[in-house]
Amino acid sequence: MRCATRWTNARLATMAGDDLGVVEAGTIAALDGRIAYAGPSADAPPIEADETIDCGGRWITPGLIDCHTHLVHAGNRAHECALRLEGASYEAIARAGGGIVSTMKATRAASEDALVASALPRVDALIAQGVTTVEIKSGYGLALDDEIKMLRAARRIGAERPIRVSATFLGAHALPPEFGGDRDGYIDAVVDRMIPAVAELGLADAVDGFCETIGFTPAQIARVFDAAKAHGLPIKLHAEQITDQGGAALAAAHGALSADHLEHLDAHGVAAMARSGTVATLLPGAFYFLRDTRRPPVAALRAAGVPIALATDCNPGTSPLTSLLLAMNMGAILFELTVAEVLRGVTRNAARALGLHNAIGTLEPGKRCDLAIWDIETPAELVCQIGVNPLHARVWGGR
Ligand code: DI6
Ligand code: FE
Repeated sequence: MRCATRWTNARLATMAGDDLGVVEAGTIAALDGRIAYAGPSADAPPIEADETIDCGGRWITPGLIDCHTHLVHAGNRAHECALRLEGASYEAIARAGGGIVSTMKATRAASEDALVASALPRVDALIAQGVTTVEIKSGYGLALDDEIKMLRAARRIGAERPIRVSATFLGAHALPPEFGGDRDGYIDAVVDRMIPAVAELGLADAVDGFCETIGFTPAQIARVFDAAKAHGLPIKLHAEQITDQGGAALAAAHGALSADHLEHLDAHGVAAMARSGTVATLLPGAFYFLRDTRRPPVAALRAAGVPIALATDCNPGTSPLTSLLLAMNMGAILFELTVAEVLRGVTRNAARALGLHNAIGTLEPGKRCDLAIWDIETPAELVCQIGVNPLHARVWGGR
């Protein structure tokens, strides 16, 4: 077998099959950016490599995937956090012009260049932790031109950095003030104008919404899903974060890739997700930052065989978090996920939450050669330490 690069003397967590798919004394060979071989060195076919890298016994995992972020946005809301620390309520802050609307105003005022420039440090922080694919949502423009500007900024990040960007249109995130409380009227605009335009421009890989008392009703979200599907776009949903609206069951009935947050998910929602194979994306950063006390029903999800993913939810209001490693630790400590569940949640299951499970997320022949090489003795070190970054090297598309 001829290959461009071969990594030898490595321990592999292939994330294929059950558990971690551990291979001691492993080799990976890459050709044309894809994995040509991943497995025991002893079983490898004769390999003729242009370059061989001795990993010195280090561990290799698939490149990490952050499958839920809002990292393109302008401004920050640290002052709102400070006000809350002094006793102000979220509602009072929102009434005083804070909340999502304050980020909307800052994002509308920013140029596409400025959005890219302010997002790049957040992307670079993820890259430094071995992230090779990131999902980025719109949803702070809330008007066609500003949503397009956000999605263009997301696409540009994928061109300016060695990272794969999956862009999600989240027009149904919040009601912009100019609609004067007319939620159905805004959904008309999302369905009739925004989704067709974004699809036509090829700017979105999926469509998302916020199903919540402060967001949109299941009936409004169903209209968004129908429009997305009519334009050939897969769907996902922010569901059951603050209240139980039956959003996850709705998303599952529409064949959604994922339902995200899920603190208030009930047994009916779990069963619906299990039937449809919808991924449960858990976001412990938002749970932590909001000082939430209600945890997502992890035991029920596990028992039902619902695939679980973990992500940062990087956003200025409820999860100003640009460390996937910290989100992994929080998933374990706050949500009681096992090490294997956490690692699946940022590799294989995160790929599935993006509809990319045939391309990335495991170390298997034919997948893209996106690798994270770690200076660790056991995979548990990736989950059970705080503020430590043991990344030794990162490989994106074989390089
Ligand atoms: N759920 C959240 O937690 C964020 N968006 C969402 O749908 C909040 C975003 C913000 O406050 O800016
Ligand atoms: Fe979110």
